[in-house]
Amino acid sequence: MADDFCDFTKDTFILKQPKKSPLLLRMVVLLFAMICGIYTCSIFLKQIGSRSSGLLATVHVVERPCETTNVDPLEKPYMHFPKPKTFSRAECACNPVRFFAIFSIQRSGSGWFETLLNSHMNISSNGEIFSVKVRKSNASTILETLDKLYDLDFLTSASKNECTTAVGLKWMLNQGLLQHHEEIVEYFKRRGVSAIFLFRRNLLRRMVSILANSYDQNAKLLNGTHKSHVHSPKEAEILASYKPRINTTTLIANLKQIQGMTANALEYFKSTRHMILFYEDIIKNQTMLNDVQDFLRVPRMDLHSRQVKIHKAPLSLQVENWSDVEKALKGTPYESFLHADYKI
Ligand SMILES: *[C@@H]1O[C@H](CO)[C@@H](O)[C@H](O)[C@H]1NC(C)=O
Ligand SMILES: *[C@@H]1O[C@H](CO)[C@@H](O)[C@H](O)[C@H]1NC(C)=O
Ligand SMILES: *[C@@H]1O[C@H](CO)[C@@H](O)[C@H](O)[C@H]1NC(C)=O
Ligand SMILES: *[C@@H]1O[C@H](CO)[C@@H](O)[C@H](O)[C@H]1NC(C)=O
Ligand SMILES: *[C@@H]1O[C@H](CO)[C@@H](O)[C@H](O)[C@H]1NC(C)=O
Ligand SMILES: CC(=O)N[C@H]1CO[C@H](CO)[C@@H](O)[C@@H]1O
Repeated sequence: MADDFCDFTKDTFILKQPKKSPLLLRMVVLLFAMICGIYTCSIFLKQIGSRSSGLLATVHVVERPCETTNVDPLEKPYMHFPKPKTFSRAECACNPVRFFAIFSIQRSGSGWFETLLNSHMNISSNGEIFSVKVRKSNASTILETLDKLYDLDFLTSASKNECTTAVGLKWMLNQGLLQHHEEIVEYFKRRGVSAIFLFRRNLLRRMVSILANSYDQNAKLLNGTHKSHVHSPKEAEILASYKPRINTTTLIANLKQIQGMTANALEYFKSTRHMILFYEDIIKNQTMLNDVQDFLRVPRMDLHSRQVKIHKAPLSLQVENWSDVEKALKGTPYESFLHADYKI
């Protein structure tokens, strides 16, 4: 259009030339030429402008909320598209991320369970981040730490890459979790965090593990180093050779206390999205790990851990004063712990 207009004025100019134009006419023509030039220029600049705003438009496409129109509405609260400050999610920016927390108590197999999860390329479980005192000092430090974790800005050795699609932590009930349960439940609902409860069915077995582990903290049976988890059958055998003596005076109160803690946790968090697992069930049937992967909405993979189970023998052979323990539990609600054992 601009070119046509200019050609037209040029033509008029040429047509008029033979008439020996006076100075005024020359000035008018010059002015025309200038206006024409400026007009052409402005059109040119406008085109450049629209091209660069085209570039801006593509940047906007990336920052637009990711597509969730075909998603089950029930799923939406649990799908997140974090924008970490510390790195770019790049090509996976629109892969939804799930937030989770593994709730457990010490010596319940959660260390093993977490290594299994972390063997999945899309899962990042960041360990017991609330074992650090300052992070669990009050509800606000807890929620701040969770924000950082779920924004993918909490960097640990378990942090993965831009294609991590399930991010979480391992959280012991006594690490501020029960104490600040109201704020944490509210947070889980607000931010769409799912809980995975992992407990042991046989709390007597757990007690053996607790006592043996705390004994080893001083005894350091493995060539002078204390290990809570081992990677070879030989190391497992050495650690299992210690048979703890169970204090039968405090035994019942102890079991009751642990049961109370787990029951409270289940009650407090029952309104959040959650699943309940028992260590013994996974040991016996590892296809249950598929249920966990489905729960986290990650593609199913074979999960593996290098950890080797320490106490494999029947319970009666792993307790120094077994006959006392039998006597103490007979006729109590905990009697089943004596018998409901498993073989590896
Ligand atoms: C899982 O991770 C792989 C490798 O990083 C990636 O190609 C894939 O898209 C991720 N899967 C999901 C569901 O995001
Ligand atoms: C929470 O704890 C942190 C760190 O110990 C402290 O700085 C902060 O003042 C505490 N906040 C509240 C509300 O108590
Ligand atoms: C202890 O150390 C010795 C000598 O270095 C080594 O042969 C042995 O395998 C170690 N045992 C364990 C359980 O690590
Ligand atoms: C069992 O624990 C109680 C309370 O802590 C303690 O008084 C008692 O001495 C313990 N008994 C044994 C045999 O260690
Ligand atoms: C093992 O677990 C899977 C998944 O939870 C379940 O479908 C299956 O019935 C279980 N098998 C046995 C033998 O319990
Ligand atoms: C308190 C205590 O140690 N009681 C018994 C534990 O079990 C051994 C062997 O079964 C007994 O010798 C102890 O007296």
